[in-house]
Amino acid sequence: MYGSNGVQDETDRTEFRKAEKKYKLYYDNTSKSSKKKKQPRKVDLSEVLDFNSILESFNQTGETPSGIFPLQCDIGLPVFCLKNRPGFYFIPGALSIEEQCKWIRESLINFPQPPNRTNHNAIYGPISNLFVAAKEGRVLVKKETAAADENSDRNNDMMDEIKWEFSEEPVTSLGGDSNKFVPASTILQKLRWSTLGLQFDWSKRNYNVSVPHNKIPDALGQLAQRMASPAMPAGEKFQPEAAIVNFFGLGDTLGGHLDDMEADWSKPIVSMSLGCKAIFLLGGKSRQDPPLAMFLRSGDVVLMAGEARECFHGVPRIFTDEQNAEIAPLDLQFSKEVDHCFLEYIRTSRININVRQVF
Ligand SMILES: O=C(O)CCC(=O)C(=O)O
Repeated sequence: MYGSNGVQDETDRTEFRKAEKKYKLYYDNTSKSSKKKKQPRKVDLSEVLDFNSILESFNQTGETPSGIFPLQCDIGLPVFCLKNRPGFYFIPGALSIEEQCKWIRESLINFPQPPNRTNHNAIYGPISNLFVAAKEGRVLVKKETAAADENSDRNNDMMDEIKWEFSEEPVTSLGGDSNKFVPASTILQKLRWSTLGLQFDWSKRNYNVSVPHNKIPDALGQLAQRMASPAMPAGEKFQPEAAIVNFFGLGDTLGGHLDDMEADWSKPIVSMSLGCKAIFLLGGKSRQDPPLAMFLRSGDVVLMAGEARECFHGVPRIFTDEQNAEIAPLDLQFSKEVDHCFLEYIRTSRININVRQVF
């Protein structure tokens, strides 16, 4: 998905690309001498589907806008489907505030822990306790022995040699060579993904079952199983085998892609949103099909199964400003002193956990 499945010479001419450009964060041009803060360019959001409003009016009137219909199912939550995108399910506000906080904590503390892999493995090797190290002001220090064989395994993305380690103590001034020291806070800011369960090899675009891995944590597996049920073939139970945790900061996007590496597309991908509000684009089977744009808020869950697995999708925008991020309930829930570090992170970030059945 981050790799090479996009058409190489794709240009702005596809409808998907046009929509990505429409919603992406751009700043208004300001002259260099201007002392004013850069302002995000205004974007017309009138065509973005808002399942919060759809749910609200459905609760009041029992009606839904044309093209959207409620699904009768027994998970005890409202589920909406789209007439022209069979296999796509939207469960607004599926996760309670307590659940959202729990999964934010897990995503930052436990999910990036080895043997789970992150985007940092290729450069730094496995890194333990990143979030705590960032909180404590530590730095990552290059191990002397790593220098000699620096180039030996660069091409093997799945090798797990320890090349860098955290300093024992917090470091206030780095002084020396920035090629040998990197603040943990910088590494945390640049955390983009972590993989749980069966590990995905981005370079080969497949699951590498020989790479050491832990099973998907039970609580996450059970949650995914419950959420997946509206999209499961009758009598079958979703088997959570792998998950990708995506971390988005200001200006980050996830380009249009297909999730097509799992063997059985009849099983849904269960995708949960945490933190700042985002725009999700759901296209068709061709990048030329005009995508539908919809808001994803903290606590929303989306399922993609069957035909929807063949639809291009992506995230062109997250909103980190107070008015649009819509994270006030998280703000309140994380208001205790001990949770300040989570609040600080999530105020300007979004986390997506998507759980998959691979076989
Ligand atoms: O961040 C999201 O909501 C979508 C993530 C996604 O499409 C993916 O990881 O394949």
